[in-house]
Amino acid sequence: MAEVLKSACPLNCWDSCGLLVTVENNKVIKVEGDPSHPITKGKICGRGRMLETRTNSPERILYPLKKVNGEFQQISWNQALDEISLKLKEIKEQYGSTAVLHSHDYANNGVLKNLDQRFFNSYGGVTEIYGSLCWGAGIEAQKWDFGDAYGHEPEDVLNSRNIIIWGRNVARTNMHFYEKLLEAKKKGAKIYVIDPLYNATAKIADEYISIKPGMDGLLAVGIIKEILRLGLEDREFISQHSSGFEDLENLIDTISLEKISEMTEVPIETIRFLAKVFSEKPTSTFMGLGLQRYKNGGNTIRLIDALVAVSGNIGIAGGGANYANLQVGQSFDVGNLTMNHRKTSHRQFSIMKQAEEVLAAVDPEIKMIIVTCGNPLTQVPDSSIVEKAFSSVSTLVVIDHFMTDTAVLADYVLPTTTSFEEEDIYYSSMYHHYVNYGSKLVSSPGEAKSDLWIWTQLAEKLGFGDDFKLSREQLLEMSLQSLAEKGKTVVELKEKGTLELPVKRVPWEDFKFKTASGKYEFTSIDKGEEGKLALAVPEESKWNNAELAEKYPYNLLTIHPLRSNHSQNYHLFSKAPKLKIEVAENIAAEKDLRDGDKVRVWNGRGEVKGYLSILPKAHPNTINIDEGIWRQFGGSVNNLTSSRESDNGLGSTLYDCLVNIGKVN
Ligand SMILES: Nc1nc2c(c(=O)[nH]1)N[C@H]1C(S)=C(S)[C@@H](COP(=O)(O)OP(=O)(O)OC[C@H]3O[C@@H](n4cnc5c(=O)[nH]c(N)nc54)[C@H](O)[C@@H]3O)O[C@H]1N2
Ligand SMILES: Nc1nc2c(c(=O)[nH]1)N[C@H]1C(S)=C(S)[C@@H](COP(=O)(O)OP(=O)(O)OC[C@H]3O[C@@H](n4cnc5c(=O)[nH]c(N)nc54)[C@H](O)[C@@H]3O)O[C@H]1N2
Ligand code: SF4
Ligand SMILES: [Mo]
Repeated sequence: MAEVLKSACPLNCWDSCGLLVTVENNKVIKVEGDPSHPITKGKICGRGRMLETRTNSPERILYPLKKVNGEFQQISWNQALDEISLKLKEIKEQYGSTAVLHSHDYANNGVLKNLDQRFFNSYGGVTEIYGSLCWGAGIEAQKWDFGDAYGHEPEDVLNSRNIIIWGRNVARTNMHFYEKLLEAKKKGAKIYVIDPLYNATAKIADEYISIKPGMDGLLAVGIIKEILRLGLEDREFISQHSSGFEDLENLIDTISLEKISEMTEVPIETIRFLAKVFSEKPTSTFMGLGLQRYKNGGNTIRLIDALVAVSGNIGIAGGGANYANLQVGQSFDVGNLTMNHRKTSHRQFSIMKQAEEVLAAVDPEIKMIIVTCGNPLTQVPDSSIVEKAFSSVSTLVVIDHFMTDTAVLADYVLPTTTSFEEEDIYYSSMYHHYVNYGSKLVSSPGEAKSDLWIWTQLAEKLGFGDDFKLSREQLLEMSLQSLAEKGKTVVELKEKGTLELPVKRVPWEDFKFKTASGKYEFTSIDKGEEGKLALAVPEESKWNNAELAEKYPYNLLTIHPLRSNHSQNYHLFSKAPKLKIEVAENIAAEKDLRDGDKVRVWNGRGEVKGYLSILPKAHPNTINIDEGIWRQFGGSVNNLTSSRESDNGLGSTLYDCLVNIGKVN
């Protein structure tokens, strides 16, 4: 008989939805939203629904595979684990444990997914990756300004008079916030969308502001300039709760509104108008992550923070510089799970430049790469170098559900369970502050085993099995230890399916910031000269590289796909996807291109071919290709992107990318 059971979406997404899963005869039949979830209220997206297809897909890897003479062969778990553990042992003895690279991303929000780190720490410490392709520049930026990156609770947007959606593709990537926007609009709030693409959220906006990619920091400077000219700034906040305001004043004096308008390609009247909007408090600002994937990304977020601060919208209900909500992740004791104290050796590579670093590594060279919860060949910038690096090491181990482009390169592919095949708890530090529970609903197909099982077996073979002699129950309790002191227990979480975390609903309400000075810092005191705000522009722009801009005149964005979470869903579509190249109207006119034309987009790093689609109202000279596409469907846009790091070193510059385009005959 069919049963409907509570579960949770594990995908790396803003929304962290509660699910209801129909199970019959040990098989997942259907995935729907859980109406009792306090935030997601029964609505989910297609990616969530596709977790059913993902779990039942005939393309799942069912057995451990080993590449022999270029062909994958099925082997037993015993053989796979014996051979991998022997290699790990020999590498550690001969070269040291940092000759192993752990390459990962965050494809699964489960808490017990952190146990890969426990394994590598117990092993002695491997080469780890730092920084984030996703949101690194902006997180670091908010740490400089506020001391941390905290967001308002979802309900608070209903207190806003004005809502600024700044580079977030809400309707596509953050659907429950979209619902909230509709609710706020009904209550009378005005919505403004600032984005180079006229996306689905722009359609519900009171005004859409089209901007040249990467120029948002300058736009913020223009708005601040106008606020100060009109005397609309919050003097009390500036004098009592901030430091470094003089530096900002000096900075804005170095550029005119006319120049800002020319560079951002936003009309002066619009800049003036936005100054009024920010001053009619409360105005909430919701930044997206696309906004900061530029060389100047950290500075961009800091200038927008500064605008929110100057206009007096910090620490008030209905306001905020909302970017992420790290309060959520900080509620867990992940440190207990990862056992950092067990590591004796240490080396770090930047996630953006992991491939270059692998190729350049000496003392020790990288002898083995283990990939978990990531698909670097598709998702990491500058694919040709990624391919070279990941093919160069003597042993590549990939743990995944499917034969991804990265897995194809592997020496060993180990099949893992999907979230419905193991128990875990899930949260995201992006939007709301509820943690969800997912129990094991069905058994895994073939010989697929959980990541945790794999680490436990390897640990046993390597002689530190005791570190893994803990039940899931014990591990989950460990992660919730400090919450248990506040009366939030695993028992309650299991019973209800979701728990509200005790976080601040309106962060910085007390104006006590986590910076060195305890104030909001327009200039980050800890960072010296670098801590000052700047009028920075993208690296790949006519201002920084005129020659490059001449050769490659168009800005390439590579935003997140509607129907896939990154590379996770394309192969599950009922009809094979076609690579779509979306271009602004002026490009189609200049190059005489029509919808459906086969075109090629290229730059010095590589090329991608696909079919043209004219994107109405897109900012002039802008192209978009959705990210995540597998080689068999046309190939990743990361063939074109740069592995450069953002200004503060912790973010990617995936959208800071110039290209050219032409018809394929
Ligand atoms: N459907 C779907 N949803 C997802 C994901 C997915 O893969 N698919 N991924 C999840 C993850 S991991 C993340 S990080 C989030 C990301 O969520 P978002 O931040 O919403 O999405 P991105 O695709 O990173 O950013 C895209 C938006 O930024 C705009 N943008 C790009 N450059 C600029 C700029 O210079 N200025 C301005 N103002 N806007 C700019 C784009 O036009 C687009 O509207 O989405 C999550 N949700
Ligand atoms: N050009 C360009 N590149 C981008 C982006 C962009 O906007 N443009 N966005 C960036 C962003 S925001 C992000 S977050 C990254 C995401 O990058 P990734 O996290 O690498 O991408 P995904 O496709 O979500 O997942 C990677 C793999 O993890 C596997 N996986 C899923 N669950 C599990 C599990 O439980 N265990 C194991 N072992 N594997 C699992 C999936 O099958 C998938 O093959 O991509 C970045 N790359
Ligand atoms: S992908 Fe995001 S919106 Fe879709 S079901 Fe999962 S958490 Fe919800
Ligand atoms: Mo992301």
